[in-house]
Amino acid sequence: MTPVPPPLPNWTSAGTYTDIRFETSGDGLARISLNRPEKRNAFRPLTVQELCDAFNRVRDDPSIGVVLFTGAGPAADGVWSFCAGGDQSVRGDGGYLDDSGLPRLNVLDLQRIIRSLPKVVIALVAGYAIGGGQVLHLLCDLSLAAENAVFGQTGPRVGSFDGGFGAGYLARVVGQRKAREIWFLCRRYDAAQALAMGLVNAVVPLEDLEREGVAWAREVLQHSPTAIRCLKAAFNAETDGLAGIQELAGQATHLFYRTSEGQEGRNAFLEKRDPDFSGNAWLP
Ligand code: S0N
Repeated sequence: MTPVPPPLPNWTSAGTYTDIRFETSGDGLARISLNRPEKRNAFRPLTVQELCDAFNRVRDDPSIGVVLFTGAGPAADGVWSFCAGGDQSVRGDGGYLDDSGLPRLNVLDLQRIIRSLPKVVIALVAGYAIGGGQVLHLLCDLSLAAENAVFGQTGPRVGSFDGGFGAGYLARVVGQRKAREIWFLCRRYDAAQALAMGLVNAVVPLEDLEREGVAWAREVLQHSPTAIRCLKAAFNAETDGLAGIQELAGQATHLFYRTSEGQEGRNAFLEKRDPDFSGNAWLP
């Protein structure tokens, strides 16, 4: 007998935005969707500002453990996109222009927020993940691709490049040779090629993408939140230099705060006495 697939979440809107949708399931999941399908979900400064806000709200909500990050679609012409990168129509001479005309590259802020979010972010990629959109999917902890997914870089063709996570972390994920090929040749790669090079975790039929993402998310949610957040920080520490070590150390500090030893230091200060750590062994 074919197993009955688990029901999809009853998503509830968790905020009013212009360029994105932010929804929660009420049982541990959030879904953040780029919502400019007619622009292939390209991001302008406002889009990024809204994404940063939604991800920060996820950070501050202790009931949420996993975020599904995706692109709304399809567009009216039937084409799906995760994200086609920076909106070239608002690209001024010094950056992406916000409503007041200030040049910005605020997607770098978003990259760091996703990277250091102490929760699991799963990219659900249907259709195009191009340019800065490909980098956003790369920065998610896990990535599931629909069979129609298309990945690629265009920077050297459209006069830009992402020399941070977009180059260095890509090389960590797919290897130096493939990363150089992706950037230098600006080719497109289908879902099967992306899976073969380790760019995504799995490929599923388009109609199953959300259900699969929810299933993966629910598996994560069964596990220890502290173990997961420490592991994420540990993976980042291996690649992110002192900023990564700071994250991992921050997790250790959070755990230390919860010990009687950590609390004795605080209590002694507040009680204006010398701290007494004598009950704590110097363990091997
Ligand atoms: C995605 C593509 C391949 C889809 O092709 P298709 O299906 O033929 O659709 P189109 O007719 O081309 O597009 C439909 C409508 O959507 C608009 N549109 C699509 N992409 C963009 C975009 N990126 N910006 C603005 N508009 C976009 C089209 O214009 C069209 O609208 P209408 O009908 O009104 O004309 C194809 O669309 C494509 O190749 N898109 C461009 C992909 C691209 O080059 N993206 C930019 C790459 N660069 C970045 O993302 C850099 C940003 C960045 O993250 C960054 C980060 C760190 C450091 C530096 C940077 C940096 O700036 O480089």
